[in-house]
Amino acid sequence: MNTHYDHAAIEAKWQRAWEESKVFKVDSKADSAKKGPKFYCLDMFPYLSGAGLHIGHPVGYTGTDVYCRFMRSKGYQVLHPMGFDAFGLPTEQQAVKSGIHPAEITKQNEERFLEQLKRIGFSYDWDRCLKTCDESYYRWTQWIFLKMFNSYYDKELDKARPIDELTIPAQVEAQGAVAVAKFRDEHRLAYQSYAMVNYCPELGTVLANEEVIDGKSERGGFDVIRKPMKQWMLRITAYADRLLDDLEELDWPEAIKEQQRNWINKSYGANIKFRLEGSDETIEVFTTRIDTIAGVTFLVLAPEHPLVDKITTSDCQSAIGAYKEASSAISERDRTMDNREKTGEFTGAFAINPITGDLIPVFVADYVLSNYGTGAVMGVPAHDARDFEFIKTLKKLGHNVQIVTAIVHDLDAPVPEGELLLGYGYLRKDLEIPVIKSLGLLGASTAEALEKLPAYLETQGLGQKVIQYRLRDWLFSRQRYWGEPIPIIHREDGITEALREEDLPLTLPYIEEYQSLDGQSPLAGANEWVNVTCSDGVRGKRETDTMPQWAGSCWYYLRFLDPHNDGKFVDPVLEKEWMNVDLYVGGAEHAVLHLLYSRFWHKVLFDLGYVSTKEPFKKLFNQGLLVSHAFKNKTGQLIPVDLVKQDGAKYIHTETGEELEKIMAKMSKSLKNVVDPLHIVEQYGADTLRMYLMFTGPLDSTRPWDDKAIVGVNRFLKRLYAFVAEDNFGEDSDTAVREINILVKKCSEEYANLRVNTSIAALMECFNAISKCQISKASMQKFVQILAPIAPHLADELWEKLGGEGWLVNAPWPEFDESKTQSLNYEMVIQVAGKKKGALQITKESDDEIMAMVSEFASSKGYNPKQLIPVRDKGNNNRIKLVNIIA
Ligand code: ANZ
Repeated sequence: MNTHYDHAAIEAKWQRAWEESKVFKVDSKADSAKKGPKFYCLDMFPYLSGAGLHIGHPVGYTGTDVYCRFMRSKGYQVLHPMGFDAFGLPTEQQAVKSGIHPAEITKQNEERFLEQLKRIGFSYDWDRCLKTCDESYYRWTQWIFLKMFNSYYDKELDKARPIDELTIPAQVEAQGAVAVAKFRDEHRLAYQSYAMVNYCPELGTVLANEEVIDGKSERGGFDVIRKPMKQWMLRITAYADRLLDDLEELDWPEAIKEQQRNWINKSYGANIKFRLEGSDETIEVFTTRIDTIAGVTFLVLAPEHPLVDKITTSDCQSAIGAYKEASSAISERDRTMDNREKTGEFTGAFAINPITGDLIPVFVADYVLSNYGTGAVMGVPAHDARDFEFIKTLKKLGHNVQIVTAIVHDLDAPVPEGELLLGYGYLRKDLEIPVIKSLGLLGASTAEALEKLPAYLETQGLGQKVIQYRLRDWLFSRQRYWGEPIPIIHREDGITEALREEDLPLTLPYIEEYQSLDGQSPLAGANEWVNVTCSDGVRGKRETDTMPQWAGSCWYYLRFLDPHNDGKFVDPVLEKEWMNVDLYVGGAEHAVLHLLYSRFWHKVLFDLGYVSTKEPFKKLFNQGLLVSHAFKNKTGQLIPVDLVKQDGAKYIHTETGEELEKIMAKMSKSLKNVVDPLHIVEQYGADTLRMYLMFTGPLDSTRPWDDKAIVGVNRFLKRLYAFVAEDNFGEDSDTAVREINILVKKCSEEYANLRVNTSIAALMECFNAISKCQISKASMQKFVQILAPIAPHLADELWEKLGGEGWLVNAPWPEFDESKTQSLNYEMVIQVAGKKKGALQITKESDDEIMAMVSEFASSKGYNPKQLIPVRDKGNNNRIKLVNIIA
């Protein structure tokens, strides 16, 4: 009999069988009538990059696949779809480099991804596969955009409503149609506005803040400058509170929720007006710490603040002008870096502190951002770290600005002077400020002052409490080719017209030059496509910006429910039956952007009545990173593995000769420490890869790549195959009964909690025990069922060999008998001629092993055993409780 484990043949056989029989297909309409609860499990779909599937992808994908196969056996109707994120910059850049059209590149990449995914044996319903760049898909992405364009946010009802229902104020109405149109445009959820943007000349496009790192584009590392441009924006800020509040209901990792909270960053504070000396002008600042107002020694305006030019005195104008110009080249992220030396210039103007009456200088500095709060701050060097840093710079520039302590931590201790004192505390008792005295705030707590001071200033018309969010509206335009066209026409008469829904999709025209020029999308050159005549004969131009890569992934989980529907983006019946996504698994790097954007879109669709749930993803799980050896130089720069040679115990850079440090880093193409999943599949098989990826640690932990462990896992599967192929099955021994019951019990629990690594350990342990004793085919079938979620090809093969009926994945999950799950651990007595002579501790040993241990005991003690007589305990699984040695 052939006991050789031919993984290639087995895997090809079962992948073909699954594909032909469509065993994982979920026919939603028919299935909804079927019994069995529904379970929707979603993977974060991959971007169709030229690099193919990264070894990190199958970590999460195997995790969900194990879970889905388990849930199917538990009787659930499991929806487990897969598709591809396909529009976006990486493919376009590949196209620019290679001269091959992005659509063609996408097709090639898709073939590669499909091959890789199919060869790992995932149980996807492939009939639902979609790509975000398919016309039949992006038609609905455009449709959702139109829904946003045609809606506004009703603050009173706290929801989005159709723009036709927006109340037009009488004075606007009186100004005529153009004014009304403009008023509507200003209220839409998708609107145009001039915004200071991160513009990357090299890439020819605007980038979101998150796509800019240290002043360079995340992709390519090109310089990024700031400039004002007219852009499409999505009004995500209208949803800030709901995005915050609804986080509470989600079963998501706390760290991700916290990142979303920080991203939205809701601050309670006050806007305070400072009058300018000798002028009617006021500067309004936003502060969260008005309790520190007695310590304000200067004001700072952002360089872009509209008052800068107005208030700057003539002798300061040239310095301020140069400063403004210089700061426009610095990205927002750099401007707000804590460790960056602060810069700034004096405007020549002075303002009056509304509480103390002090005269204070006004500066311009770029650590103050124009798009947060009011774009102006009150400088409190004694209590704000940034202000404290800034006055060091001011000193160097020759401005002598004081540090005035306003708050102390201990009212009875001497007041520290000239120091930075962070955090809440008490207002100094010795402040000689009449307003503070009369409000009874001397020695009062921060909390009390935060209440009383804004209330007082409000009576003076100089302030009010406000709530601020760090969250900005979503900059939605990209001056790129490879994205969803925005279905808008700019008419010659100045009206912005949206396409009618029935005219969608607005297809992306085929062009040959996708290098964008001077901030314009490459589409601007597609004259035939751009120039149109509207239904009323007015000429116009199509919008040539496209949507960002994030758009398509905002709603793909909905389309998976009904991917071939031509009439609706999703059938509402199916949406009700399947939503929410029960389990969403992906990398923690998507903590804010994708997960925030899709929550936002979902809420808009909810408000407009197109989906039935407030949130898309009930439970989120982040798979851990795979790390591997990498090398780092003295400055912390990571060096690709192929530029490193080993010299004794040292690692040397082959080009520079410098000594490098060996570290663990995320497996990535740029470090050249990645592994192609298909190489492992070819060498050891998909089941080995799957089991290995699940074995090295809990699903959410960071794990080092370990070649030795792959070999170990493979050896286990080989032994298992050989054991079943030998076909030595009979009656179950007690050990077999016990071990199988323990295995079923343990793994049922572990799988249900996504703990796959411990399930594998249990399988290995169980196999060690049962392979040494007698076991029946029925028990071995149970073992194979427990193995199946992890190593499904081998499991199907063994199931067939063992005479299992029907598809293994549809066989009900095995039951266990609690009374047969007690692990052995007892003292077994040894007698010689009826007298106790010793004892042995028995844990896992089979009967044969126990008898061998007794023989060994006997010979070590010098007995000459003629016969060994085991005595069994009937009430206790018939185990051997005693052995009598007849010497
Ligand atoms: C005075 C003060 C004293 C402040 C103190 C803090 C501590 P969060 O909490 O993140 O909302 N700020 C206001 N607008 C700003 C802008 N456009 N650019 C940069 N910084 C700005 O931060 C609010 C605080 O950040 C505000 O409170 C203001 O400094 C600063 F002991 O005012 B604070």
